[in-house]
Amino acid sequence: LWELMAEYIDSEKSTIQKSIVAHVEYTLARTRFNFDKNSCFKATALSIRDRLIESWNDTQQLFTAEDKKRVYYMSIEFLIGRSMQNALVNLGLEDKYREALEEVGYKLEELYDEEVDPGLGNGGLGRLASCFLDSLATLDYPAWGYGIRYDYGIFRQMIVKGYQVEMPDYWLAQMNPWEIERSDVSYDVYFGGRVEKRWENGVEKSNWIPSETVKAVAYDNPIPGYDTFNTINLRLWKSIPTNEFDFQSFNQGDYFRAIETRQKAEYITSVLYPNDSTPSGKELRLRQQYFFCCATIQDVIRRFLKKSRDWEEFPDKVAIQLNDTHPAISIPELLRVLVDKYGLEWQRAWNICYKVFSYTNHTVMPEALEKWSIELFERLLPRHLEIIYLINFHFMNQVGQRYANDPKKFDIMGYMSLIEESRPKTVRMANLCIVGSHAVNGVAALHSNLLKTQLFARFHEYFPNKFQNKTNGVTPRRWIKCSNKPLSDLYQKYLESNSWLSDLTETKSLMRFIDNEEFKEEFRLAKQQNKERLARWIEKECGIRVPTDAMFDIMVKRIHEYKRQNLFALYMIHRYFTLKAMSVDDRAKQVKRVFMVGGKAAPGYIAAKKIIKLINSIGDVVNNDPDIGDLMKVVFLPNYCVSSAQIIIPAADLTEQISTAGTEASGTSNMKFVMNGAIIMGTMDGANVEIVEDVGIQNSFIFGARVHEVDKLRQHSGQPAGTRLQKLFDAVKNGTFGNPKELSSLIESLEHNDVYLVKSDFYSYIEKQAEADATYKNQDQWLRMSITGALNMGRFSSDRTIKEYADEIWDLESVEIPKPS
Ligand code: 26W
Repeated sequence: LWELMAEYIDSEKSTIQKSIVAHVEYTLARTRFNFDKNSCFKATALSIRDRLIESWNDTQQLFTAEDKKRVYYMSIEFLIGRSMQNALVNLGLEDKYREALEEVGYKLEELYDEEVDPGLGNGGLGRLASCFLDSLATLDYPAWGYGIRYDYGIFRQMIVKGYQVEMPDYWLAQMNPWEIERSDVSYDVYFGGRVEKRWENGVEKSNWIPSETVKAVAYDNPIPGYDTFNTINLRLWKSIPTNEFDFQSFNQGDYFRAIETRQKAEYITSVLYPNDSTPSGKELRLRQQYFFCCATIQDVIRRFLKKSRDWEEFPDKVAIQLNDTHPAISIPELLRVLVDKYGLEWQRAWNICYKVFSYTNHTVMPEALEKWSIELFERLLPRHLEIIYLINFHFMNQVGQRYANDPKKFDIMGYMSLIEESRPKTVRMANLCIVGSHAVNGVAALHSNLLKTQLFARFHEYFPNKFQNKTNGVTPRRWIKCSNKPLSDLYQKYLESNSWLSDLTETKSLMRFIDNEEFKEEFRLAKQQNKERLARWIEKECGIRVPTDAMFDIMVKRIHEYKRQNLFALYMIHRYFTLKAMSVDDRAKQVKRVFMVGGKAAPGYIAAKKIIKLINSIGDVVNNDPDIGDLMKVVFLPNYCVSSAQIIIPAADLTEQISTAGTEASGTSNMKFVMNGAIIMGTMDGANVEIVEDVGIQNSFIFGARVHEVDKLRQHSGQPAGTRLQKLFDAVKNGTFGNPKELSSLIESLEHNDVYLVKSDFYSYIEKQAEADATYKNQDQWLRMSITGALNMGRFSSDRTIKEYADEIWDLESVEIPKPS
């Protein structure tokens, strides 16, 4: 049997090699004389893609044959990250490819580093969409992702003299070996113009006569599931000019105008907006949104109509999930197509429509809620504005009836209206989503409750059954298996299988080893290896040497005042001053710490950029102070992205999850960190609440105001800082860390209007930090807390989240390609 097996593996190995060599020769047109690492990466990627295409085709054929309901996950962002390792892990081929490549003279791990990291998203929302696709494929759900193929992803962040500098991310400069261009799958998308009315059998009919056309071309990205043959599709749209439209201008000799129109068309999908949580309000952004909604709805309808049928069946075959309000125009777009193109009567179209859509909210920050000015809407999408008015007309009638006898009737209507009577008048996209969907969900229990009781309270009163919770999750394939080999090997060894990757709750059974010294030592060693890998990365990227016997205390996420990187920075200053004030003997007894912060600031977000500068300035002082040496280091990790996250997260001892209670909808890095053995230093916010439920509050460091206390505390946001904190404020204001001219405004805003309660949470924060030090000194206790956390994270696999969406929102059944027996 062994011989047979060996022969089989070997044949598999030579098949891999043959396919790589064929791609080198015929696809890349290279020979062994110019076969370098990058061409080896490309050829390897293409050979993997061949396999993906096979299973992708089989999957799509099966979905079509079975004709079960499909879910379409619409998201303006997908933070895919690198694909090679993920594909190999999911196909179960990582070891075979490693062996095959070794003989060709390349190390697989080095090839991984050749891949660009497609950053087609800003942060949590985009990465969540990608984790969801991984789980949808793994659980064999008939699902599609739809989004935009931006030419430029999220900017590359450079740190120059402590400041963030944004560089363009033209990720397509090299060929993208994963995507499949579908020039045959394209749709026209229209903008502008006017609406014509006519009467037909006593019914008013509308016809949109647009003034601009662009084409949407499909680019397909295969998404393989883990331990299944199913491979689903992420379809990203690129905009290109149409030929017919400017034919006229060409004919009239207006050559330059014609070219200009064409460039304008290409412009739509050229760049991802780097704003996280504040709407840009720009025309191009609305164009992007409509562009991808319009193409997607056409694609979905075409697939539905392949089998001729009744429109009433549409909601039995199609579920569309709106990832935040960015794809909200899909709602009036579907209505427009049903009514104007297919001639359905309004009420009939409406009944179909709201059953199809469901909406996920990702933030309670009021300034993040999208609103589009009526003026812009009318200019770009005149027919859609009419439809929104019509939805609102019917809805306001119902609300008016329901509250007919309520003295606050008009207030309530004003609050629930899809139109805000402000200057300028706007369309409220969240209200459109709530009214046009059959389900609305938040992304963690606390957040979903806030939606019901605060942000959307009136809607919850009106539609009590619409509101749900779907606590976020992350995929253990990328976030444990791909990013933490030592821990994965440990799980494989003690669980004697890899089935924990399909059911993360299985790791809990390893709690039986919590007193087993060998197991604990191996777990500790795994963490140590990850810390050393990160230290090497930091030395290479930042030129700073960090001690790996120190506690690694890490905060990586978008820079935002509500997330409170400033609170973390103040703690660093506090710790530095405390160390400075100590005798040499006392210093020697302190826990060593390396503080690390990573994350991008939106280019226009001045306060966030100042926080980056402050942290770098603290680093300049602390890292060069001979009194401090290895006792404390402060490192800003540049260009935080999915691929660096995979190195950073597994190395953390402590993870900072310190947003003001009630501000972070869920957080997902908190899950990744704890799965990888970091302990939470955090507030009772977002999914922290549920993580602490499962891993135990005694295994976390929880501090700060609880959500029910926040409103009251905010009323005293001008209160004095207290002596110890004031000293830190003064240090920044007098220039101990960086130029006070630029940085003191950060402090002044905390002194006068401390919206995010930095002052009132500061003292309980430093107390918890002291507790973390004390615990760290007891390495056995720390290790137990870390292990207990990692083993109890089963609930936070995105597989659990997706099953809940499928059962409770989409009413979706899986469709699995049978495995060969
Ligand atoms: C229109 C501007 C804009 C852009 C992005 C507004 C809002 C957003 C998102 C809502 C920002 C975002 O990424 N939210 C994050 O979503 C994650 C996934 O659910 C959560 O874990 C984070 O807590 C939430 O901040």
